[in-house]
Amino acid sequence: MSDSENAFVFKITVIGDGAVGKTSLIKKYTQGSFQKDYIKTLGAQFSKYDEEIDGRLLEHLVLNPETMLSSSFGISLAKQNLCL
Ligand SMILES: Nc1nc2c(ncn2[C@@H]2O[C@H](COP(=O)(O)OP(=O)(O)OP(=O)(O)O)[C@@H](O)[C@H]2O)c(=O)[nH]1
Ligand SMILES: [Mg+2]
Repeated sequence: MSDSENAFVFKITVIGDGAVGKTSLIKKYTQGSFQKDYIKTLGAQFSKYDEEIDGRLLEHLVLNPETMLSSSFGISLAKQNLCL
């Protein structure tokens, strides 16, 4: 079995109101670190995080669109994050 056949690929979009912690959540998950300073995400941020479980590769491709763009999904998030 080749590597690509053995892999699971998850495409994740994180949306939510501004300054609720979307970027922080992604950074903690993908890099294990936390940044106290607030820097608004402009445009979109893409991250990739790989993990191996039981010999299987799990690839996480994470899209973090700017808040203004994510609000175009038309979902009221009541100051919470939502991972799709
Ligand atoms: N105390 C605390 N602060 C947090 C937590 N998560 C994020 N923050 C802080 O909240 C602020 C905003 O975090 P971001 O992750 O930049 O928020 P965001 O949702 O990506 O914001 P936008 O890019 O503007 O949409 C930052 O100053 C973070 O340090 C948390 O779990 N606890
Ligand atoms: Mg952000």
